[in-house]
Amino acid sequence: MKNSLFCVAFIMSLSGFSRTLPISLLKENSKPASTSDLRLATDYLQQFYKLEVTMTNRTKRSTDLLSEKIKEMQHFFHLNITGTLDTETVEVMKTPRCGVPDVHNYSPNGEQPKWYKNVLTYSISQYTYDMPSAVVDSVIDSALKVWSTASPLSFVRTYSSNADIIVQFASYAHGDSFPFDGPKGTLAHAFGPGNGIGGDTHFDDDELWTTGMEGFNLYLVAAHEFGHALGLSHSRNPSSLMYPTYKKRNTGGNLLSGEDIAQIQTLYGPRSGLQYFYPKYNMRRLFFPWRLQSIIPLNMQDKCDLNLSFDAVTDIGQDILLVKNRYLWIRHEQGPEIKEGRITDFIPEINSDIDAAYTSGGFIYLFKHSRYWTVKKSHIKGRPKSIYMLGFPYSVKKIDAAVNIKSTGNTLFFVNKMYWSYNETAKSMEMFYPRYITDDFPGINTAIDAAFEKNGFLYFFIGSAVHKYNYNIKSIVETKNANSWLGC
Ligand SMILES: *[C@@H]1O[C@H](CO)[C@@H](O)[C@H](O)[C@H]1NC(C)=O
Ligand SMILES: *[C@@H]1O[C@H](CO)[C@@H](O)[C@H](O)[C@H]1NC(C)=O
Ligand SMILES: *[C@@H]1O[C@H](CO)[C@@H](O)[C@H](O)[C@H]1NC(C)=O
Ligand SMILES: *[C@@H]1O[C@H](CO)[C@@H](O)[C@H](O)[C@H]1NC(C)=O
Ligand SMILES: [Ca+2]
Ligand SMILES: [Zn+2]
Ligand SMILES: [Zn+2]
Repeated sequence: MKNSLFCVAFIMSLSGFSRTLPISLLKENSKPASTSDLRLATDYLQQFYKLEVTMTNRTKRSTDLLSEKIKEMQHFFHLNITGTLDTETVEVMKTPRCGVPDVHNYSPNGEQPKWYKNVLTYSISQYTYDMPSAVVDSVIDSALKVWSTASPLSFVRTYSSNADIIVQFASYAHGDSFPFDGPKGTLAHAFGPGNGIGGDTHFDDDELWTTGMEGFNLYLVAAHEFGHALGLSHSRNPSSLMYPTYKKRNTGGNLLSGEDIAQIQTLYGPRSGLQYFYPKYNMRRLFFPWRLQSIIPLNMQDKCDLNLSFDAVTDIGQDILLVKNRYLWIRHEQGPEIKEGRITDFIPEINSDIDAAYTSGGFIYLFKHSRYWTVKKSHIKGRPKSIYMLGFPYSVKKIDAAVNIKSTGNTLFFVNKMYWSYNETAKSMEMFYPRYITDDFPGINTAIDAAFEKNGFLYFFIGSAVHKYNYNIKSIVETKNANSWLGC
């Protein structure tokens, strides 16, 4: 739902308040509530409990309304329900907090707003001077990870003004009709899922933002706000991240309560397995440093960029490995889970991009210029070898793509408009090669970027497209965006 931060923003005149105090708002000890407490309470209840009274009209009805709203707020915070501005109530009202109301904003169709995709983009449009921007980047990333570890959601940074979640630090009025209020009071707010401003998350730059215990801890506040950006509302449980007031707490452990997890999973379902964790290829050791420090993978790509092309793709058993520059993704046959990271995080010895890849006999072969590596269980076997040992002429300087055909056991190597066929058993190039790609694969008329085989079909990646090829009928049977293999 769009603009779901607040439903009401009534502007009220409070000028008449000091003269006649409504009897029901006296404190329990009969001292009248001070003018400043009343003003605080009225502001607070308007902002967070949808109080809608006109104060030019000090009727019994309007004071009853105010008292009802005080009770509602006291109920939310597990206070004694007195309907008066007692000390505990005023204390809670003075506590710095999130700017999103505590009462639900139901959408017109009664549905809780959510994102209808699992990969969300975010950008940081305006920084604070309280900390270096690299620190803000890292804190924001970590705060989003709080939610991606508990849900199938993942977050990709972009520098685009079209990001789903735009993060901004701002003071007072900042263009969304919910101005901030200077130091303390409201710390931040976020808009629920939706187009435009939906998902956007704003921090009051009149607060002191820190990574420690002084001022306000940006990680804690951001993690809370991102909960709203994903569609969660406030919790009455003080141990939940979605509790509305700010509490200093340890940032080392898991921030989410069981209730927070249940809330996010109600909207998006559970997370299947662990991201960045790939035991099947013996990558556990390599992944622990990552998971412990929760460091963002460097050079992370926007995998849903429509123009994304791949350098190399290969099938590994039921999984598919896709490579672009120094970055790779591993897509599982079952489930939506996709692992990703720098190549070197999976295979430490490889610190470059690669041209082509194929899998045969339990080994993955990765090609870079005129050399190739043999990889088993995320480790290089031996030294890189020369492609000329495979039988290529010296005129070939690099391989565009490679794919092992399971039915014959032969591996096809694509180089510009030609391709070779290599007999893995005989360990030699077949005779009568190279041949023109287009002669044997009609419909494929240009050089290709990457190829793999799955379920008897060949998949040719050319630029941002992938062609599904049936080589029995020698024809393209389907064309999609290359990154459709990444769930985009
Ligand atoms: C006071 O408010 C009531 C409704 O809440 C309205 O009917 C009445 O006209 C108002 N009186 C004045 C003097 O504004
Ligand atoms: C609620 O009222 C009881 C009895 O008056 C008092 O002891 C207690 O401190 C109050 N609690 C809160 C949270 O106001
Ligand atoms: C894709 O590439 C084309 C041409 O290179 C460019 O005009 C377009 O803006 C790109 N689109 C995206 C989403 O990057
Ligand atoms: C590969 O070479 C082996 C041994 O020379 C031969 O038996 C086999 O038929 C060849 N495979 C293909 C697909 O030609
Ligand atoms: Ca503030
Ligand atoms: Zn909040
Ligand atoms: Zn705002």
